[in-house]
Amino acid sequence: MSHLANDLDMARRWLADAAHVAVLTGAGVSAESGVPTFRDALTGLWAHFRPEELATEDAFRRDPARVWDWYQHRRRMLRDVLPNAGHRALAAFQQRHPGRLTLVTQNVDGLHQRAGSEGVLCLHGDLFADRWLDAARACCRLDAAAAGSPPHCGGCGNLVRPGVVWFGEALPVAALEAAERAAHACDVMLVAGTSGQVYPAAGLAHLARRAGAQVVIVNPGPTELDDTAHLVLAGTSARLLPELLG
Ligand code: BV8
Repeated sequence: MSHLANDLDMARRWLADAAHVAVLTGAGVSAESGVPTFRDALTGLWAHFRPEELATEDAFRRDPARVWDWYQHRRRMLRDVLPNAGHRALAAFQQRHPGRLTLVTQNVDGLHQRAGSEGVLCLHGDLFADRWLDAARACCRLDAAAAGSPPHCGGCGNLVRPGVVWFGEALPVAALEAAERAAHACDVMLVAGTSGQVYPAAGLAHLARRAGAQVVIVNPGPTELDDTAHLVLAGTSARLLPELLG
């Protein structure tokens, strides 16, 4: 039996015995749906930027059109993709075992929700949710924003921005606190498709390990969290998540 098969068996047993499972996902779980990972999303006009350079309020204020167009480009890419077997395995496990799995994601693509997952804790917001850059005034109505890149308030010029969490911005408090509770309480934390470079999201794996959980990584490549894991399963999420959770 191969090393991976042995480890898969072990992880399956841990998951079967776990009263509570927490799952942390990143861009890699959407890769097999045709969504470029965060670092790979920098193609074409944006190829020579580091994500941290585009996904910040400063970058948006410096050049709203460039940053807005990058988000429009990512929204367009997402229109023709579907959740993959990895997304579906997580949703199916939640349906079969209500209340046993808490799904925490760094992804803003909505594919977990489209696969049928409920109560997804979205740490970094939603790519399709618009909001105002500055505090809204009486004249600011999203449904009546003046067209443009980005759209803006015809009354005061306030800019529309994507409802994602940019670098340097706080995460949604309720989602982060619920994710920390889940990491603290879980028997197994599954970390799938993330490089583990972005905080505080990556910190959830450390928190789970410190709280006594088994930490299992699913990723075809090395990650910053490999040392925190009890098991590193080298493979893709669309292949391994159904095998682990099926
Ligand atoms: C904050 C939304 C403070 C926007 C995103 C501690 C230490 C060091 C730095 C920090 C720290 N604490 C805070 C920081 C700063 C910063 C940070 O972490 N910087 C990093 C880069 C060093 N964090 C922040 O700024 C956070 N905010 O700290 O605020 C604060 C507090 C109070 C009040 C005010 C302020 C905010 C971070 C959130 C930023 N927003 N996204 C958008 O989408 O445009 S982050 C974004 O990048 C994603 O959401 C995701 O989180 C991250 C990308 O990482 P991954 O998802 O892992 O993707 P990546 O491409 O890196 O890797 C893909 C992986 O998949 C690879 O491992 C690959 O091998 C694997 N893979 C590929 N194919 C497959 C696969 N896996 C499985 N199957 C496959 N088929």
